[in-house]
Amino acid sequence: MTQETRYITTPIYYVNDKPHIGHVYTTTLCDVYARAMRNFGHDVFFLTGTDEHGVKVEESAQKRGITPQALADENAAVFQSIMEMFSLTNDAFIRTTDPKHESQVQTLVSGLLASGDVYLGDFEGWYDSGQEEYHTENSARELDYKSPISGKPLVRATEKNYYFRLSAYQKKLEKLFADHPDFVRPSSRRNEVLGRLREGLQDVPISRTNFSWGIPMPDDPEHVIYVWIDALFNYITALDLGEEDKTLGKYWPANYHVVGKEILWFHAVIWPAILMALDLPLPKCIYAHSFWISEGRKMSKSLGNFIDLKEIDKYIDVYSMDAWRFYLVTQGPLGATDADFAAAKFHDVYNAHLVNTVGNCASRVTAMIEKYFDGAVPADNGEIFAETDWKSICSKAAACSQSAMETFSLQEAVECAMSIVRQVDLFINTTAPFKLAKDETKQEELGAILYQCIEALRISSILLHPVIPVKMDELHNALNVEMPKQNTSTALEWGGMEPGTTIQKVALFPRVEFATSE
Ligand code: ME8
Repeated sequence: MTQETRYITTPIYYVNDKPHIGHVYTTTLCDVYARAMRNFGHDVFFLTGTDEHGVKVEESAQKRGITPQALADENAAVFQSIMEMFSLTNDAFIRTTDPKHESQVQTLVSGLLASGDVYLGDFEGWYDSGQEEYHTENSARELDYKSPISGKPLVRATEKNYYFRLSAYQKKLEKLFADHPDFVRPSSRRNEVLGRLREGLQDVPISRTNFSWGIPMPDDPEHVIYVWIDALFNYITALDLGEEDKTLGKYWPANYHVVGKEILWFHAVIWPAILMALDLPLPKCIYAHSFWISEGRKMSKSLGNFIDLKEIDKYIDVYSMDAWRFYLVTQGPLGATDADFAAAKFHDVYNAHLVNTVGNCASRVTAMIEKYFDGAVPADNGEIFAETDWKSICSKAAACSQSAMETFSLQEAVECAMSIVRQVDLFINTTAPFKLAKDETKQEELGAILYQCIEALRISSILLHPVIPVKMDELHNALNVEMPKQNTSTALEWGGMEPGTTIQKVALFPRVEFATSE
């Protein structure tokens, strides 16, 4: 059987800002999916990177008296370092100043010029200089002629530009949305895009002449390719689709382009139209999550309340990396509403789910096996007077977790795995092994109970591994089992824990003092 591929991407991040919780969040979501897909035996390509051209980078570099390339190198290195810092398992890191990316963008744009999808024309519109984005009359009016991001007035601008013939793709895009209701998720975001699409599409300028830090238009170096077009191409240049050798092309089309809600239009409308023009298959889903806010307030430069790497470090120091990942994935703005990052909530979630559920269950089960069976996993041959069909509970939870991962319903995937842990706890309370331990005639029953517990715990730990990999590795060490390297399906079957295996007691998530951001 040929192995299925999975391709997932984050947006590529601007190098004129420092990384913060938002960047870490999107990349962590993709990481969880990538890890889970690898576990399920798929051939995965997980891409992230940096967006390095454009007037903002040029200006920031000027202010610091360095070249735009030096600024890009410096900040790309910071973004690259977060991959290791947060145990993120990206397969590649693309930079739009990579010569390989630049030359492919030129090849791809030449193709669009040749097909007539890109042409030279006059442009008049409302320009948001901060965002480097043009608005039509309609959308500018709706925005009250102000930038939706900076609040600064939009300016009327005219210039000779290369255009992409977006208007020619109106019908095809409408058909795409009608035929593939899951093309944009969540559905509320899809409705927003559809609403705007129905207003009608106009051609979009894809070149600029007011700055030089970018990829020159093929055969017309006065024009620089608009940073957004340059950036969108990263998803295919990273796979060498603009090169002769297209070995990595096997990963295209992407299963998920995961983005924040503010950049959905580019991904859900402009990008598919460009791909249609290039005759390339379309991504399967654009997943647009909402935003983190901080302690009830929007994060902004003026408030200075960005949860930056320094702030994140404090949480990792006190609670652990896995606790950070768990909070982001389970409490984050994956759906249609923004999520509040609050220190008190972080603490409560840590206690409720990690200390009192995963940690407590693992330490109870391992401690009892150590105490009553000298640390050797007992055999599963006693009769238990409790109606719990563990084999079916675990296989259902594994199937649920797996299909939720496939559909990028990450919170549901975690919940399915956690449900096993919760049932183990309940099972311990109803069967009361600590009482049976006092009766020598009940040794076999006691052993059987603890076998069910440790086996169910082992299965849940494989499902939780993509979210809390460090702690689950620690648990696997203590249980003397290995995380399967490829394809977990056999490992997820009931009965994998060998009786007689020597295990050790574990304390995975210690209780900690409440950390405030002071
Ligand atoms: O837009 N909450 O780059 P960027 C959650 N270079 N996620 C957030 C967030 C928040 N408060 N703030 C940012 C760009 N993000 C372009 C993209 S792609 C071809 C080009 C995340 O550095 C979210 O994923 O501004 C958002 O889309 C991305 O960071 C924007 O990063």
